[in-house]
Amino acid sequence: MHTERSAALFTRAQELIPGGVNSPVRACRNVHAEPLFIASASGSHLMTVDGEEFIDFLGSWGPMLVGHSHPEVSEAIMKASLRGTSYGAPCLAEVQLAEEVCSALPSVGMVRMVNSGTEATMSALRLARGVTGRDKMIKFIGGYHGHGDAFLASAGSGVATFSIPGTPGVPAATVADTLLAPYNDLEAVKALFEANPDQIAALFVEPVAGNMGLMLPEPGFLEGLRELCTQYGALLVFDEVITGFRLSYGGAQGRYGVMPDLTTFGKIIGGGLPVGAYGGRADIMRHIAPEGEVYQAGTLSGNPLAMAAGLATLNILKRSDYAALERRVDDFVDELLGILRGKGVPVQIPHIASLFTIYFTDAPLRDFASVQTTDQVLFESFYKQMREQHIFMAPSAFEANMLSFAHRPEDFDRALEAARNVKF
Ligand code: KE4
Repeated sequence: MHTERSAALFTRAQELIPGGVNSPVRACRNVHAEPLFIASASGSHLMTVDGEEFIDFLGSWGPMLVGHSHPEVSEAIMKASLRGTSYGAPCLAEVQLAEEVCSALPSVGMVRMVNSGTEATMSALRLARGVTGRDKMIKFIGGYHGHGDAFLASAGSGVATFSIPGTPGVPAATVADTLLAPYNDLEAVKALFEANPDQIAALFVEPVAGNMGLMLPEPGFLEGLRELCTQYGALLVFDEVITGFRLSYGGAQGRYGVMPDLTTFGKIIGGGLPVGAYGGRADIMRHIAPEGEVYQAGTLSGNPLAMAAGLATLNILKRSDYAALERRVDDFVDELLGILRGKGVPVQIPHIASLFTIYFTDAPLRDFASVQTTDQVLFESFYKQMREQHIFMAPSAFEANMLSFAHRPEDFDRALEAARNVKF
């Protein structure tokens, strides 16, 4: 495999861009590899700058559910670009995408567009705090909601649920109001509510977690969160940046039938262009400026090209067969599991819809602590051998692989053949 041009570009990039990348996980440091520079992408395939073609099992970390360079999406962007790229004033496409999001998710009565998932969650937290007059927030250990300061909290030492900054640059005071609980642990959440009466503005949860690796909610977990938030007067916020329009056209909430007060979106609703959004009950959303007093703004929010890409993507998804894609992925994962177990390694592959993560462990998987038991040496070896065979997977044991409607049976067959060749 040729990687000379990638390597040269990476050397150049590292002189100009921290780590040579514009987002850390792309640097492939978790697997001690160098990133591949992509020249183009189409359908389920990527082409590197060295002319090497890969089957894409990452889908740009989520946006590309309809596949790369979908003709309807490309045409929509091109046409929009001929009408200008940004107006700084409202346009039709913003209304159309808002209508589409609100009609797809019954819990969303109003929605505000922003430019990333991070902006969406930051804004939703400010809104929840503004509406409730409370400062504290609950999130789950291993949950990722973008890089907003309040969310970059790590568990304090011992069993204490106080938070410490997860990164330099975040003041301790900023995360003092961030409370942490293990995923799937309703008792821990209840204890936080009991210990902080009338102080918790919101609980943020990835209804299916994708950032500790894929982690499914145990039966009753989401329903329990709904009840606790209602009981204690906190807003339930579903972070559906990954799951929105992926788990079903109605997102995770549509699949599990649990209605949050607020939902955050990203990735798919921009069709690959920078879009995030937050929405929910109209009585809550009306507190956002200029209608209400909670400030939030953005020069490129509702950008006409991004709206066009998002609209085209959702129009494709509306007519797509989610059940058929899920069956294909289920069959693929079942066969992959058999292949890897046949090599005598401990392995589990939780999966749902078009998402899956490969964990090299036999430990019961239910939270961030349990995924830490995955054997990272095995993962790195697997990742590198699959990449050598042109299968482009998530470069971390704690991320999810994300498939698309563009994946063909031959893509799955090639990936299975590559897995058969893997040697541990
Ligand atoms: P962005 O700011 O990256 O658009 O969205 C932040 C975000 C919020 N909520 C959830 C559930 C997310 O998964 C994300 C971003 N996901 C990561 C992948 N684990 C994006 C990849 C990256 O950081 O480069």
